[in-house]
Amino acid sequence: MGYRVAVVGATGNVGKEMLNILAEREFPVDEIVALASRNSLGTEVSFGDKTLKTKDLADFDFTGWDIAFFAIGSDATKVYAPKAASQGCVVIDNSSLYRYDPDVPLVVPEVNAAAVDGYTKRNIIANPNCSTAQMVVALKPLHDRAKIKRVVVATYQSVSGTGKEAMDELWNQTKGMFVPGQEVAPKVYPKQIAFNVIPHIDVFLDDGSTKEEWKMVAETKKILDKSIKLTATCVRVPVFVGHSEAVNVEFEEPLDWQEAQDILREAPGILVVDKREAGGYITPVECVGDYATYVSRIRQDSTVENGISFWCVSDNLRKGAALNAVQIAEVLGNRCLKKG
Ligand code: 2RA
Repeated sequence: MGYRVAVVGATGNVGKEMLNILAEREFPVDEIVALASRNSLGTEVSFGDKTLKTKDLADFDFTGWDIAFFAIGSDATKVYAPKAASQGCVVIDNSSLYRYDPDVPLVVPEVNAAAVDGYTKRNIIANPNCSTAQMVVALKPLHDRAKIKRVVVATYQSVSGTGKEAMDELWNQTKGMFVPGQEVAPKVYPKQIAFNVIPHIDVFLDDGSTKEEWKMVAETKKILDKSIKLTATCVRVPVFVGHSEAVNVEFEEPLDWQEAQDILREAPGILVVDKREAGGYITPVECVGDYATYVSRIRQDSTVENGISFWCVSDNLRKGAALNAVQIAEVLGNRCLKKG
């Protein structure tokens, strides 16, 4: 016996990946519905070897449905997630709307799976931001061993994190650079993204940081440990899929880079690719379509007492969004919503 599952925002980058991953991982589904806004009504999406026609989210009654994966913007989530939750369906939400709500668990299963139990307060579980998810998977086993004091992270985030229009902008701008008269002006991004990098993701805050950077701080504290100090610089790069991060960590206890490497090799969700030679590390194009968070370039940082630096890369549409959401549903199924 399986679940009745809804995927909300099924025509977007993340919604499509949710359907792919539910099928790939053989999530126990009895019935599945793909929901979208009225504009996308009737659009066909794949679920394994089946094709689903999207239905209208606005009219949908979630009564009797077990789990709804939400992959739509915060404004629409604000309307439909509480509706689904009040109709008895557990919402796993990929927007940032509920992430910082103390009554909503924010979960990365490799880090804080047990927090899922707290879903009962609002019938909602939040999925973290892509850049946080992959980083905390790598930080958790190191934190357990040597207690993290401070993290300095710089991200290199792909355009799929912004959405389909941004992927088109990168593609068209890149082609346009080579054809006189067909140059494509920036529209989705404030500056040219082709052959460039943009140190700005999400809105600016009063202290000069961006909301994306703030999210990494607030979410790491909520998921992993509120005592961790973290500073981030989030950068958009001309890569279609796969977020990369250069992470520097200062620990309370001494930690040798070889031990850090061994710990990460054993850790759930991590694959270490770390040969100290040309090509002995991972790059984003190699992680597309994978589940793992890859870690490379693990080395001592001798400028602080107990410092380690590393490079980590993951498919932002998967571990950074859809995969993590499906893993949350798996934990929910095992711990709370048992079927059969
Ligand atoms: C990005 N944080 O890459 C986003 C996606 N969740 O912009």
